[in-house]
Amino acid sequence: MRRAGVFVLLGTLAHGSLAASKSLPRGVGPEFSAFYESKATFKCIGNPSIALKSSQINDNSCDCPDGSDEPGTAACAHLDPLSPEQPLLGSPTGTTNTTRALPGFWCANDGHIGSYIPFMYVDDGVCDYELCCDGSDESAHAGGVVCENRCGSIGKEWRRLEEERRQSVERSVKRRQTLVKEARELRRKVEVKITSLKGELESLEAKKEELEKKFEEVQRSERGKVVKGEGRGGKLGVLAGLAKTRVSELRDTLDKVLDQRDDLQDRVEQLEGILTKFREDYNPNFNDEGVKAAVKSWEDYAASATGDKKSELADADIMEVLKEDGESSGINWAEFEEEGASDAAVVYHLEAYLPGFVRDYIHTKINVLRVWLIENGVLADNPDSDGESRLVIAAREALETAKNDISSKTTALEEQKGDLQKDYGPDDIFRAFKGKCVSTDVGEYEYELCWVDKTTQKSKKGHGNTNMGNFVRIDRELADEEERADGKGLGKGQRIVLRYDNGQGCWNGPSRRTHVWLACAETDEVWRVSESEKCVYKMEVGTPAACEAVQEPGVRAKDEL
Ligand code: MAN
Repeated sequence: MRRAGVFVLLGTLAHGSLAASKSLPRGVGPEFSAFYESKATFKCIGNPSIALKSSQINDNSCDCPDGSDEPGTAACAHLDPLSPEQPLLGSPTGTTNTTRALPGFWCANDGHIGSYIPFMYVDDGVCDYELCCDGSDESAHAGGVVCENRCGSIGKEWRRLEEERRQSVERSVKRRQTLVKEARELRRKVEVKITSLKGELESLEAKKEELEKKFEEVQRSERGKVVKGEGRGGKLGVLAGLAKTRVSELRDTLDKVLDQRDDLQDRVEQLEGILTKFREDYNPNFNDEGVKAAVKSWEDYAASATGDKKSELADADIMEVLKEDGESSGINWAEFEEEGASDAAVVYHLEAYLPGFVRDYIHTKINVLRVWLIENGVLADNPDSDGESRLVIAAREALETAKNDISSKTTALEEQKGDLQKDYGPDDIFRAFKGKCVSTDVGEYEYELCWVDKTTQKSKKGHGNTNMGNFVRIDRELADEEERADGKGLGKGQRIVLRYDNGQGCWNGPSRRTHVWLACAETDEVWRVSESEKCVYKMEVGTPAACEAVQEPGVRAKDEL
């Protein structure tokens, strides 16, 4: 039995319906029957000027230049444009370089599918059941070989396989339809995301504008509170520190003076006691002028000292002044010493000691004046963020947050828009393959295809992974391969080819790249991986995504001959 060759042409109509009429000469296919119907003469198909007797048909002698007089023998098998040229009498070109009129020997194959087989297979002593299941290619002349008709069983098995294939194709097409739906839904989601991002951006822009205005307003009003500072704390901070020290020194001194006063008061009281006793105990009859004058002076002193008491400071008042400064007494210095307190804040705190109506009036007037001075370059603004009030900081942060939000949302929007523009193949189908991978083991590697992402060569010996290319585009290329019995092959025709470039650099060579050829199959499967050229890989992959225009099973076009 011979394997199916490229010269085989399967019938174009359903099996049985094209069976050649019994009156036709052996080997004539149905589409050429009209040329052989006349009983009297036969005109060569390609050269009608050459008329032969009907007995010359299939007489094993090649009389027509196009071989049409020998449809059922191998006599004209040598006529082939592919054969080396040989001188040939009667040939229009004078050589074998001629075109044959008939595609081959017609096997009617009743019960299966009629087909043409190459003339050289006719009567060669081999039953070519794969091509000619009815055995009509052997007429028992060559070596007495008789080929039985096996079309019944072969046809039945063929139809079973074809039915299986048809059902598989049907499932593949349905699977593809599901994938197309998934892809459509994913596209819709991207569109929805774009719409919502656009909306979010619009309101964020409006918010940004509002926050910009607010920030400017706050900056403007807060400027009034900003006093040109000299680092942390500023001049007023320093002044407050000095004042606190000075007040503390004065308080200490007052305390000491108070102690001295008390001492002196004690001594005065002792002296007054002595003099009082002296005045009471002295003898006035003892006419001593010096003693009398001293007593008189003491009596004047005692009378005047009582009147001065009014101007004396109350001890309670002094004690109040001597109390330590704190939250509830004296000055609360802590308020002026706050970490990071600016001059503006100090001024603000000082204002708090003024009566309400005066404070507001002064505050407004001073603010307006300060802003005017700053804006006219008379007073320096404080460029140091340390000098910013919490209000300005908060307004700035809110504005920056809005700006950052806008920036990240704009990036996301651009990404989504770019994704929508990307080529995901026919019907956008590979959109449904995002994030999916398939792999196969070949030798020491596992080869992985992550669809619209990358291809990877994974060492099974623990040598790590190698990037074989990143997805770049979708192309189409013509495949020209024999059909495989298991159907896991590219076959013939236009195929989708996914390109993956710029993978890991090849030692002493360019970056690795992969061409992923796709053919229709029920499930995603990497069939084969080859490295035709160093670091240039070819993956043959079956997938329902490639089941675009599926051919009717068992039918082949004439130009495939
Ligand atoms: C590794 C593999 C091979 C490749 C060589 C190139 O062994 O990635 O596929 O051919 O490197 O040096």
